[in-house]
Amino acid sequence: MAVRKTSSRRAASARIRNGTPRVAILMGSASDWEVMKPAADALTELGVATDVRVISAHRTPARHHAYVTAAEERGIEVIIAGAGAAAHLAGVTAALTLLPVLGVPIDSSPLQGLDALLATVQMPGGIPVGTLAIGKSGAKNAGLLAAAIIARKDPAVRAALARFRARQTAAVPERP
Ligand code: RP5
Repeated sequence: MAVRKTSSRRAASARIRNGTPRVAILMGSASDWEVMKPAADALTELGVATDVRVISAHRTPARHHAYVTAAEERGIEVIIAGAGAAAHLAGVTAALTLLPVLGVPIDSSPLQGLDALLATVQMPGGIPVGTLAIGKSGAKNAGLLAAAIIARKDPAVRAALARFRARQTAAVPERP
């Protein structure tokens, strides 16, 4: 609990530093935060403010509907949705908005995320969800992909993304 309070305080100060939230990071349960945090960290590092929310399509359907239908008007440009088990959060979110929706399958169930992967990726044609890998890598890449979408029209974010890639490349040793 103390850990969660500290990281939400950190998220709040990152929000103030980076301005109005442009990427919403939704998760079906507070228990998903540890997996989804790399998405928020990646965006914060690139100077993109996030709005992190616990919103479940089945446990808090009214909260979900209200948030997603108002998101674009509030300045959100991309929505990342992470959920485990029968993970319909990203699909239902995509059905309610024209914003791009990136789905992160979370490995929180006895099937270790395979259920969430199939539920998130197997959208019938018509309502797309860009699905990332299961777990923390998927969350990190969802943050980076959201930044790349924003970077198409924002030179500062594009430059931050290019610097991130260069640092990442420079950190790879030539020999083990
Ligand atoms: C899903 O059920 C959530 O996204 C989470 O991954 C999983 C378990 O949730 P809790 O029972 O821990 O709240 O809806």
